[in-house]
Parts: sequence; structure tokens; C-alpha cells
Amino acid sequence: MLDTIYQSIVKGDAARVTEGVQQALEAGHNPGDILNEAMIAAMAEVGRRFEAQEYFVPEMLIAARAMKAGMAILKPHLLEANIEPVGKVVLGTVKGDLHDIGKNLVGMMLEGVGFEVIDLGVDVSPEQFVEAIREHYPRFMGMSALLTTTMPRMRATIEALSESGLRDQVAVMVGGAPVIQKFADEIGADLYAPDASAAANRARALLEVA
Ligand code: B1M
Repeated sequence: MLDTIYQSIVKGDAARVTEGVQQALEAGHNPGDILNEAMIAAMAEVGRRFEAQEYFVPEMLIAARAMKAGMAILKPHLLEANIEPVGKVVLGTVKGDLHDIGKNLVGMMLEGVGFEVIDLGVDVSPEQFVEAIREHYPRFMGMSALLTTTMPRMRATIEALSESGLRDQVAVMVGGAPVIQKFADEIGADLYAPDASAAANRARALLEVA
């Protein structure tokens, strides 16, 4: 069953992904296993095929749509019900970057541990982040980047926060496939997480020691 979901994402068959996720849930599969073993694994294979020039942007795009269709079914099962918000998070993919699957997963996991997530979407400029911090006063700001060319926007956004006098009011978390701890330290981020579940756990842990 998990293999059907995996294959259907790789082929970009959204209808079969939806059906497969539904059936896997009904059969009692753990939502985390469906996500990690079938869905995220399939996106990694899509990336491998793109690198090998077996896939091009259109194939990547339809695979991403199929992944999103499956995530829509899975989302309620990943979230715990009836959690009181523990704080706000402003989240977005940085300027110039349109990848949002990982960012959306991070958002879901943060909701799962009790945060209210204000999702600014993709292609978010430093100014838009600053504006959202002014408007919402969140405990955290999360930035996602999937391209090596857009990673520098994270530094630019942190600089914009400092220039606007808001840096001390918000903890900054960064992540995305090319981002590593060393980079997070270099740009002065407070938190780095390699995946969505670590992002949620680390944000929650920082809140508890604060
Ligand atoms: Co693009 N793409 N893409 N792409 N794409 C990558 C990222 C790439 C690695 C593919 C490759 O070459 N193997 C490559 C980047 C190379 C590089 O920079 N070194 C690439 C490229 C080159 C491009 C274009 C430039 C292609 C082109 O046009 N020639 C173009 C750029 C467009 C733009 O952004 N301006 C492009 C376009 C696209 C699509 C639009 C077609 C589509 C995105 C659709 C969408 O997101 N709505 C797409 C896709 C799907 C991918 C791959 C195949 C899959 C990304 C994904 O969703 N992964 C990707 C290859 C890959 O990653 N292996 C690729 C699954 C997701 C769950 O993982 O996003 O890593 P990820 O998120 C993880 C962690 O990183 C972490 O948690 C998540 C869940 O565990 N995380 C955080 C993410 N954000 C976090 C934030 C945090 C903490 C953790 O704190 C706030």
C-alpha cells in the first residue's frame, strides 16, 4: 500500500495518491509512516530523477501536486485535536523560492505541537517578514529555502529584522534541504532543524526553557 502511494507520487498521479493515503489510513497505517516512508521518500526519488535529467520541471511539478493532494488527506491525522495555542509562528519560504511542500509540513507539525501558524506563503521578501512580525508579535519566525541561490535571503531577512529593531523580540528558525547548522550559526539564526518533526520539537523545547 505504501509502495502504491510512493509510485503514484513519483508518477504524479494525484487521484491515486489521494485514494492510496485514504486506504492506508483505513488499513491502520501510522500517518507518520505514510508521510516519511512513502511520501517524502517519493519526493527524494523525484529529486534524484531531476538531477539525473530523467525528469524535468513539469514532472517535478505534477509530482508536487500529487504530494500536496495526499498531504491534504493526511493533515488532520498528523495533528492532535484540541490543543490550546502555545504561541504564534510566522512562517514563509524566502524571496525567490517557490518550494513550499517542506515549509507546509513544518507548519503542520508546529500546529501539531500547539503553535498558531501564520503562513506567509512563498517568495516572501525580508520586508514582508518584518511587516508580519510587527503585525503579529510571534514567538518564532521560520524561514524555509530549498535553493542554494535563495539561502542568502535568510541572512538578508535577519539583517532586516535587526535594522527594524525587532530582532530581539522573535526567535528565528531556519531550514530546508540545503540549510545546515553551520549556515544557521553563520547567519545568526537561533534554531536550525533538519526536518519538520525536529522543527516542531525544537521550537517547543525552546519555549519551555524560555
Ligand atoms: Co525544485 N529544486 N526547482 N521544484 N525541487 C530542488 C530543490 C532541487 C534540489 C532538485 C535537484 O536538482 N535535485 C534543485 C535545487 C538545487 C540547488 O539549489 N542546489 C531544484 C531546482 C534547481 C529548481 C528550479 C531552479 C528548476 C528550474 O526551474 N530549472 C526551480 C526553482 C523555482 C523557484 O523556487 N524559484 C524549481 C522548481 C520546482 C517546482 C516548482 C517544480 C517544485 C516545487 C513545488 C512546490 O514546492 N510547490 C520542485 C520540487 C518538487 C523539487 C524537489 C524535487 C522536491 C522538493 C520537496 O518538496 N521535497 C527538490 C529535490 C529534493 O529536495 N530532493 C527540488 C519534499 C519536502 C518534504 O522536503 O522541502 O526538503 P523539503 O523539506 C523538509 C526539510 O528540508 C525541512 O523539513 C521538511 C520536511 O521534513 N524543512 C525545514 C524545510 N523547510 C524548513 C524550515 C524549517 C525547518 C525545517 O524551519 C523554519
